[in-house]
Amino acid sequence: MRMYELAKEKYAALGVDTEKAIAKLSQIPISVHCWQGDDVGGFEAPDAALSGGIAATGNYPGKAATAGQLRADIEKAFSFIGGKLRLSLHAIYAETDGRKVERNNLQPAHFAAWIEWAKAQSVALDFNPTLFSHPMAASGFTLSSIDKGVRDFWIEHCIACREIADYMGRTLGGKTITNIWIPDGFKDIPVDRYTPRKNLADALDKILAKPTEHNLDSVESKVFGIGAESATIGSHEFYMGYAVSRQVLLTLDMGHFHPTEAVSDKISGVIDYVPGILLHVSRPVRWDSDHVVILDDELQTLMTELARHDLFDKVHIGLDFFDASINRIAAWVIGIRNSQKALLKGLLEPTGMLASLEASGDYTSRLAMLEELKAMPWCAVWDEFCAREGVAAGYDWLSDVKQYESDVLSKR
Ligand code: RNT
Ligand code: ZN
Repeated sequence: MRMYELAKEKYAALGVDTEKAIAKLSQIPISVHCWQGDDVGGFEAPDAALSGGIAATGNYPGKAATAGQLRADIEKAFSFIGGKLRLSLHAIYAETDGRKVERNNLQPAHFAAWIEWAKAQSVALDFNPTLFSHPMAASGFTLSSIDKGVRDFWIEHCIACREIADYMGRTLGGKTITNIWIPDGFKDIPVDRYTPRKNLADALDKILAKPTEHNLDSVESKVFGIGAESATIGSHEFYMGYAVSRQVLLTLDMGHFHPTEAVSDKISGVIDYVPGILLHVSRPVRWDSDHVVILDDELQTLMTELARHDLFDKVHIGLDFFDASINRIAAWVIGIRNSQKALLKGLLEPTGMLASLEASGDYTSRLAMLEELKAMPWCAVWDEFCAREGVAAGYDWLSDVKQYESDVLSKR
């Protein structure tokens, strides 16, 4: 008998329908970040320096240097992935035909090729204003700056980005999420941490003043960044209050909290108070290092949490990691496939049974079952999902990526 049939029976004995899980998995969109492909460089200038307290370390050869190369690499990565994908762009990925266009003057036209590509790939787009890697962010402050000129420049940039996102959503059908993350913070202990936060709230209010139809706004907090160790203006408490009071989405990045805090625990705490959550699925190793997502306990707990309460309408899954030390296409494939594997495992959980053990106070059986479930044959269901989606089930994709590396990447 085929492995899948055996697995299906084993799960059915626990009341779990593997067919339903496979069908559901194929419908859950994952928003893949474009910036894994070029170490968050963008196309404003060749080899632009990354700033804002984030870092892509490594110098693996073959990174995308043009939008055409980046799109080809993304297509390659996507060819190994089943299910529904979106692509998340940053403003620095604008295509301006070699002309210098300031960030506050960006227009939908500068993303025309991306939109065209997205249409052809049946992929929806998400968007991010870029408030780093720019002379106007050199002070370490953007929307919260004491300098009104600096604030106004970034307010204009964010307004331009929202309009681009709205256009993307309108053109591609559905909604584009615009995620605002700023690097603002103090290296050393500040005297006044209140004024910058007031500035930030005021700037955000100006950015969000005009309603949009095809765009959803989200704000992303952080605990600290390199060079901003003493105070981060856009902290969790700040954005939590902001998102709840303004009814915008809250972005929860797995690398943006104290290492003993877990995003999986935060979702049920905030979900009823905001219109939605955007996840930045990442892997912090000792700090917000943005390592490639692996199938570890926290990823599993997070995805299982979404499945347990069927939160897929309100929780949007986005990825955020960038490793420059390995083949960048492989990095995408590993991270996306792991996210989907964790989702599938979550969807295969006999949650009702576990919840009734819990409700009856039988914590012994709850622990026993949770541990036994780890050895259930979910891999056979994963293979079946891949087969139905027409993508390689095992590690077969890797030789294809290696081939692409020698045919394409190594010639760049
Ligand atoms: C930075 C944030 C932010 C960025 C991307 C490039 O700490 O996580 O989301 O990683 O916008
Ligand atoms: Zn993030």
